[in-house]
Amino acid sequence: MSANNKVLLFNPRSANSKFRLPNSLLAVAAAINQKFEWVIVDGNREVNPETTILNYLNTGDFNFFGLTVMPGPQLKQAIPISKKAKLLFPNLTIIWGGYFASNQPETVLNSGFVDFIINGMGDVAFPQLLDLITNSGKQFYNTIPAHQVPHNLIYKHQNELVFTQKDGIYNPDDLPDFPYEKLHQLYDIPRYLGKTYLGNKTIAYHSSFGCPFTCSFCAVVPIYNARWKGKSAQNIYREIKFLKDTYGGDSIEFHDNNFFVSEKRTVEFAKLMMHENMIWWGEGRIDTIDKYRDESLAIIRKSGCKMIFFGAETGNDEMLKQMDKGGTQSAAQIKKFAARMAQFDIIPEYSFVLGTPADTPEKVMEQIDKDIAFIREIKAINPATEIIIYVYSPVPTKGSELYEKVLSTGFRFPEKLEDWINADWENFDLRKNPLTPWLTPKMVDKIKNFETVLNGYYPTVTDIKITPLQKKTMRLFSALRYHRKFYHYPYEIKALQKVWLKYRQPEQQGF
Ligand code: B12
Ligand code: SF4
Repeated sequence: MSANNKVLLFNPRSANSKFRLPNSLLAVAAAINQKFEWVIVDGNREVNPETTILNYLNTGDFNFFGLTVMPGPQLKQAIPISKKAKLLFPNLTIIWGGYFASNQPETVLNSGFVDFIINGMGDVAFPQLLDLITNSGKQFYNTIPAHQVPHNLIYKHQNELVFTQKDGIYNPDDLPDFPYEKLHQLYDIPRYLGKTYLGNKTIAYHSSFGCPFTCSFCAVVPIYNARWKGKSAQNIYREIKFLKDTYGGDSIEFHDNNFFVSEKRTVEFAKLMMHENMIWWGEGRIDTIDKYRDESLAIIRKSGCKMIFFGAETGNDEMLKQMDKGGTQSAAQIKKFAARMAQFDIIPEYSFVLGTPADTPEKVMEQIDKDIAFIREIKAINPATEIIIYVYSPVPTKGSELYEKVLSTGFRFPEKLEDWINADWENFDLRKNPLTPWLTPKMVDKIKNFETVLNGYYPTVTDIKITPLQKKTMRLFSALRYHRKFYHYPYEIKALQKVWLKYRQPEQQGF
C-alpha cells in the first residue's frame, strides 16, 4: 500500500437526525480493504464535513475521492464539496457511485468535476479502477486495450460518454464482510443504531441486490434489469448476530429493494431469528407475499417481523398494469391482502402514488378522487394498515411507457448538475413539490389535505414520540372531517401536528 494512494470515501448528509450505517460505503470499503488504505467521512456525523475532507486532502496522501450519491439532500454536500476538491486538488480522481450518478450520468460528468461514475455495483469495478489509475494513469483508456477497462464504468472520452459493459449481479455471499471494526474507529457504531418504532438500537442491513420486477417508475430497474440476488439466510443471521453481540443492535430495518423475493430464504432466516427477540421490518411486493403459505407468514411474524412495507401504488387496475410490469397486483388483491395481513398480526405499510399523468386534467383529478376512496376502503378493511402517500414524481427510466408519457407533457430534468440543488428540485426529490406540468396546485392541495386528515384520524404507529393520549386527541380532532370527507384547509390538524406533536412524515424521511 503506497502512502500517497489513499482513498477518501464520503457519505454526504442524508438525514438530519435518524442517520443509518453507511452501507453503500461499507460495501466499497470492503471491496478495496486488502489493497488500499481508506477513510470514511460521514456527512451525517460531521458538523462540517468539508473541513474534515480538506484536512485529509491537504495531507497529500489521498489520490482518490469516492462519493455515494442518491437524489435529494445528499447532492447539497456532494456537489459543492466535489467542485471545491477538484479546484484545489486538480490531480485528485473523483468518483461518484450510487443511484443518482448511475441514473444521471450525463449531468454528472458534464459538470467537469467528476472523473468517473461507477454504474451499479462497485464491488469489482472500484478496486479495478483504482489499480488501473495507479498503474496507467487517469487516462488509462488511451493506452490499454478496451477489454482491460473495468466493467460498470461511465466516463467521458473525446466529449462522448463511454459506458463499459455492465456485469450481472455478483453473488452477495461471495462479497467480503463489511469492515465494521474499522468504521467503529472513525465513528462509534452504536450511535448509528438508532431508536425507531422497531427498537432502541435498530440495525440497517442490506441483504440483496436488485429486484425481479420492472415497475415503470422505479430507479432500481435501469440499474439491475429485473435481476435479484440475495445473501443466504445463514450469512444474514451471522452478521446480524455479530452486530447484536458486538454493538448492541436489538432490531433490524432491511434496506433491500425487495427483501421477500424468495419465500424459502425468508422462512430460513425467520427460523434462525426465532429466539433472538429482535423486531424486524422489510420491503416486499403484495403479489409476491400473497403467494406465501400461511405457515410461512406465521413463522415470519413469530420471528419478529411486525410490519412490512408494500408499494400498493393505486386502486386503478389499468394504472397498476402500466406501473407494475411483470407483476400481477390488482386492486382486489390489495384489499384482500390487507385483511390477510391482519389475520397474521403483521402491519401492512401501504404506499400509494397519487397524481400520475393522464390525458386530461379532469382524468388526473378523477384518479386522485378514486385513490382517496380506495385508501378509505383499505382503512375500513384493516385499520392498522399504515398509509404512506407520495405525489408522483418521475424517474428517468428511458423507454418506459410512463416516462414517455411524462416527457410528452413537457417535463424535463435539469441538465446542469448544480441546478439539482436549487430549492425546487430538492423538494422534487423529496416528493414534496412535484414540478410536474400535469399537476395543478389544486390537485396537489387535495392530496396533501387528505393526507393531513387521514394522518390525523389514523396517527402512524411508527412515530415513537407521540404518546397514546396525544394520538387519541389528534384522532378526536380529525374524526368529523374524516367521516364527512371534508378535507379542505385542515389548518387546525396541521397546527396540532407541527407545533404540538412534531408529527413524523415517513415519506419525507425515507421510510
Ligand atoms: C438507506 C437509504 C436511505 C437512507 C440514507 C442512509 C444513510 N446513508 O444515512 C435515508 C433513509 C436517509 C434515505 C433517504 C432517501 N432516499 Co434512499 N435509500 C436507501 C436504501 C434503502 C439503501 C441504500 C443502501 O445502503 N444500499 C446498500 C448498498 C450496499 O448498495 P448501493 O447503495 O446500491 O451501493 C452499491 C452501488 O450502488 C455502488 N455504490 C454506491 N455508492 C458508491 C460510492 C462509490 C465511491 C463507489 C465506487 C460505488 C458506490 O457500489 C455499492 C456496492 O455494490 C436505497 C435502496 C437500496 N436498496 O439500495 C434507497 C434509495 C437509494 N433512496 C432513494 C431515494 C429516492 C431517497 C430519497 C431521496 C427519497 C425518499 N423519500 O426515499 C430520500 C432522501 C431523504 C433524505 N432526507 O435524505 C432511491 C433512489 C432512487 C433514484 N431516483 O435514484 C432508492 C434507490 C430507493 C428506491 N428504490 O426508490 N435513503
Ligand atoms: S417491486 Fe419495488 S423495487 Fe421492484 S421494480 Fe417495483 S418498485 Fe422497484
